Amino acid sequence: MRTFFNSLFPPQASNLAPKVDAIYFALLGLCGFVALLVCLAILFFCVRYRRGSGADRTPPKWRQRPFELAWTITPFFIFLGLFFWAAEVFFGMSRPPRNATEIYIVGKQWMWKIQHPDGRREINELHIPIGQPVKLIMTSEDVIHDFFIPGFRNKQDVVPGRYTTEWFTPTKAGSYHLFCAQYCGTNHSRMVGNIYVMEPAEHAKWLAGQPAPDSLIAAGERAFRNRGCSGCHAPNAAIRAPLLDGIYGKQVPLSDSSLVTADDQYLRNSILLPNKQIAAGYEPIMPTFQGQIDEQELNAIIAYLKSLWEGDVR
Ligand code: HEC
Ligand SMILES: [Cu+2]
Repeated sequence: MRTFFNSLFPPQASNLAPKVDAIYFALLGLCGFVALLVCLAILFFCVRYRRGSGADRTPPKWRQRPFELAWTITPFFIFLGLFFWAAEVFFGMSRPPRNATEIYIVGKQWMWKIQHPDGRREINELHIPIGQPVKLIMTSEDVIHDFFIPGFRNKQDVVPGRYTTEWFTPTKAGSYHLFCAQYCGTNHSRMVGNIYVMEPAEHAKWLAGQPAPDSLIAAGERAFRNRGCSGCHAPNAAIRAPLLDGIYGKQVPLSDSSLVTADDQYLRNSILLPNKQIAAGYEPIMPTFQGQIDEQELNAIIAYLKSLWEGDVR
């Protein structure tokens, strides 16, 4: 029985899994209970009021309004309760903790390209230590994909042209299936992989066995020079362009006198679609890098821009 259940149901391997399962089973139980009640009532009435039975069919004399109010209001509050319960879990799932490790994911027909903050790359595999929260920052090179780890109970579309995130804290060591959960073409069903959750010591050993990586920030800094960004954005540049130190998370005034938060999406648009949002007080002379910089290089540049604090010397 236990193995049968396990084969139907993925393991609970993240902090989110027990919460999602609790809602799932509560809904299942509630719906099952109501369905059972209705079925029993049908059976009972079928027999009691069958043709030819001598059951009393005169309208009841007791007042029906309180009865109807009760069966309307009770489910209303039950459903409202379910709503707030699920909303609470959902909000938790969409707010990664600040200390989460940021891992970049690029989906592509038909593989997952994964990059750690220290620059290590993996394909269709992700090795992470147990107990450390992980935030995935995801985008796609082509069509819509979806990063789904059943054992962690979270699932998020991966959309070209923008960043989506999901987070989790792995709580159980082991290997867990990764699926693409959005039909994305011929080999969609092969767009799968494994998440390896390891004990910290084991993870450290695994890390030591990997080739020394070039950190994402260092790669971003190099790209920032090689692509000529620093030619305009450095403090001593001849061209007037905004300094990018400490830009991440700031409120940036735009030329249409609106304010926008400089998040991943804003930085991405600034690089690929520079004329979409112009920083206030500057000429729209930045060239677009659309089609020249691929998603992974873009991730590196954004990681680099995020690493710059106010007053950094470049
Ligand atoms: C020809 C000079 C030039 C080059 C090259 C250039 N930029 Fe810019 N950039 C600008 C100017 C001018 C602005 C302000 C006007 C605007 O928002 O388009 C700007 C705006 C930005 C912004 C938004 C800043 C803000 O305060 O809102 C970001 C981010 C940015 N650039 C990043 C880059 C990156 C990364 C590269 C290299 C891949 C790059 N730029 C290359 C001139 C340049
Ligand atoms: Cu896919």
